[in-house]
Amino acid sequence: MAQRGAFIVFEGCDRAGKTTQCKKLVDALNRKNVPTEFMNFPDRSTAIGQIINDYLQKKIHLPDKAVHLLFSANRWELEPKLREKLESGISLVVDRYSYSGVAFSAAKKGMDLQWCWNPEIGLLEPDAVFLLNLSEEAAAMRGGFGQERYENLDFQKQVKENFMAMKSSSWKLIDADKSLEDLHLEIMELFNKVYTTSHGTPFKRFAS
Ligand code: FDM
Repeated sequence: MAQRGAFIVFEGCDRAGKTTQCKKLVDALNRKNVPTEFMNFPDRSTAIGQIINDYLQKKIHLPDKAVHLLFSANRWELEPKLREKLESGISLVVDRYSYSGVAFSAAKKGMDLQWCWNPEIGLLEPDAVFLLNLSEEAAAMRGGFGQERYENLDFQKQVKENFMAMKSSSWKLIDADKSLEDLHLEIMELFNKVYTTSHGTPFKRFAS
């Protein structure tokens, strides 16, 4: 049986460069013959993902708790796919995961961190979380927000605080203010360390 792939999650606030860095990492690893795929959450291509997309684009309104559970269900519906890929030896670089789920929902009034975390229990736990941290000055230089829900400064500040509150020892806090290439080199180095240690170890799942 193939050794399982590594499971890496990128988290961070909007405009930190997550998607760009995820894709650069995937390309670089495939060029080095490390089979790697990109995935992102929410995955808007599924039936659940389409409802989430309509919500984010403000076409529909949903109560906070209901949409939170949809984001979580979107991860659960893709759990078998993630597991199969990892088991077949493919590494996964995933743009947002449960931590975004909790950080964004818990930034809303009346949404409790533990309540938000509960539906994530039992999902696959990544081998490492790369948290891209962008200073407010650098964020301001990168231009304005888009039109989607959550794309405003006060909300993003609260989200950042929530990420910091969830951060554990397996998280790598990465300064995203640096150039695209410097950031990529740092991420490659971090990935190599995680890849060596995660190979051959059993999957972990989120506990309470
Ligand atoms: N988001 C993302 C959530 O609110 N909950 C989640 O579980 C996930 C994965 O959706 F504002 C938010 C974060 C972001 C929005 O994400 C869409 P992208 O990466 O911009 O598509």
